Amino acid sequence: LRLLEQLRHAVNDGQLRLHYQPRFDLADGRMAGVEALVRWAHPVRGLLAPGEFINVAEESGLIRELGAWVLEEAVAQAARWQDQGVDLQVSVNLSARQLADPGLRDWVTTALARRGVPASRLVLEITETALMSDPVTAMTTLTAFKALGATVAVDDFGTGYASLAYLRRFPVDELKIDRSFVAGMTEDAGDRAIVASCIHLAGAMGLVSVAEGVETEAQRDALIALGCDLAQGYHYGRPVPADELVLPRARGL
Ligand code: G
Ligand code: G
Ligand code: MN
Ligand code: NA
Repeated sequence: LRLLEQLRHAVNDGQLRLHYQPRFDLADGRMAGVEALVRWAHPVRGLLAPGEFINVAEESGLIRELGAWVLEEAVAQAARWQDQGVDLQVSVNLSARQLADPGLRDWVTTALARRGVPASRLVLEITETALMSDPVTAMTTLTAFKALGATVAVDDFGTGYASLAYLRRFPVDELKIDRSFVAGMTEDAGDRAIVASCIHLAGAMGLVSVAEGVETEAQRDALIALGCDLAQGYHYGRPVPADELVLPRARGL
């Protein structure tokens, strides 16, 4: 069977899973949220990472169904944590094609309403390249997300095609500094300068700065010294199923 047909089956047959990677507030050390990352529990090949199937989904249009499942599942999980008194934001990745889908805003609204989750719990991550593939639609959709009260993050910041002029015009709340810069920041002066500039830019524009791919204590300490807001990466934890996450203390306990 072709990969696309298998994937179509997988979406309808419950073979998709969400893993969650924690992110931490660098000021107080608290776990602030999680990023949902899709996996495919392939019956023969085992657990597949998105790199092996997201492109196929994107090119075929199956990303619509796949993305709807991810959104439903992530919001359902946010509702479970909410019921346990655990305060966590949940970030979901959106592709270019999802962003261009006129139905996206209604799915988001419906998923949140059905589970009773406030939009403030949801972060929508979009790469610069996805934003720029259809800037007019992106502007409409982001404006609608903003009106709902959701958070919009620019993913892999610094590696895509968005100009700073666009960054200023789009209603975004968060810059996720690409992990390639974080990886080099403690050895390479150029990478460190880029990370420092991104953090400064975010702060000056009133945006939250998030460092991706933080793997070492030295990187964490350098990010704290630069005033970065949030950090995510193997130093804090790998993406894992919800039941393997070490959760922050519940409210009121
Ligand atoms: O988990 P991993 O490092 O393999 O993720 C690789 C990429 O796949 C990430 O950059 C992420 O943006 C993308 N990705 C992960 N989950 C989703 C998802 O649910 N929807 C979309 N559109 N992309 C995802
Ligand atoms: O593009 P996006 O940022 O959404 O991708 C997240 C991807 O980055 C996930 O596939 C995740 O597995 C991977 N990732 C998360 N933390 C680290 C890290 O500390 N180091 C590396 N190399 N990859 C990471
Ligand atoms: Mn992401
Ligand atoms: Na990223």
